[in-house]
Amino acid sequence: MERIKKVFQKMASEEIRSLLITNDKNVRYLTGFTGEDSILLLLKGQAYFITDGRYIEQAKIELPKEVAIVKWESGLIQEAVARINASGVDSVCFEGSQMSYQEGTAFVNNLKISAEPIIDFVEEFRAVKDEAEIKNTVEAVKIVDKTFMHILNYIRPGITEKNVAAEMEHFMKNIGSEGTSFATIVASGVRSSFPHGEASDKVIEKGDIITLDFGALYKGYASDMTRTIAVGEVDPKLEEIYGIVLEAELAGLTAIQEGMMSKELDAIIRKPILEKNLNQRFNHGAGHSIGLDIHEAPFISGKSEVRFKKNMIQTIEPGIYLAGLGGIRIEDDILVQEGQGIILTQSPKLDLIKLPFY
Ligand SMILES: [Mn+2]
Repeated sequence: MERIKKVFQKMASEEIRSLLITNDKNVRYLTGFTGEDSILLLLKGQAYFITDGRYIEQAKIELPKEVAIVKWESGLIQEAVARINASGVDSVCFEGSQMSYQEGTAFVNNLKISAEPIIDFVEEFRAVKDEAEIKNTVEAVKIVDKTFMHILNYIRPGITEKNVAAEMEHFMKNIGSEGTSFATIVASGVRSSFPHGEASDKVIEKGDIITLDFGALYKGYASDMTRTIAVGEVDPKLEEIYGIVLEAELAGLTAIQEGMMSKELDAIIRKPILEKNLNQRFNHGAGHSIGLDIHEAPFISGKSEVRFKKNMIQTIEPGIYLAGLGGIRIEDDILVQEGQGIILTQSPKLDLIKLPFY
């Protein structure tokens, strides 16, 4: 209930008397509810959890007792609208980036008062993790570390990228993952130059470089790690860029700390790549936060003036991609601290791992 109380406090300070929360991760964060198709209405100091018949019993077990559990009569959004209309408040805030067109029109057309979109109202609280959230993330990280060591013994020439992804996902589930935090990336050979090459039917061959980017979920919390490995000997150019990417990644992991601005960190990570004139080949963000979502704010960006806070969990993930040859990316998860952060992912990376095939 602490989290809902904090939202009520923020509402009071901004003179908001009613707020409709429709983002399922925000609903989970505030109530502990792990199901779907449910919304949270914060109205004049009371929290109403609105759901359907499938989730009533589950909600009674998972939710704080102060939250009123409501089974909707004529529709999920309609139930919230009816309560808002009857409450006497003169305006309502809603999550502007969440409703479908259909839900949005049902909401606005039936409301008798004005509606105002808000962005990142609850997400702001989610950025800094509490002890339980850190613990869950650490568990999700342990799963990816174990999976990486397992898959090194499984990968061999002749199997497909999909075989590798399936084995990784099966293994992760068997050791406690609720699923994958995103579609597993296994990109081998020239496909490794696609930063987000989802596993395909391509057969893995001797001399391939392979990017493995994958994540587990533990109690709703995501981990996210990338390692690039080689099947036997690879093009020396790829070994060279492995070293540059590693230098960039280590620079980021060493530098990130409480109070640092996102764009400062972005420049530190990009510097070794820029110095080799390969900045055009690093064509994505340098990292992001993880939590109930796989990509959360703050993002590491050359434009962002957001400052990192203690107990944010960030990924750092530079990459260099050479079309027609291959790509390298290395990604770890780090818990931000006042000084040096705590690197959560432990899988080896200091040398390019070459699987021994002769
Ligand atoms: Mn990532």
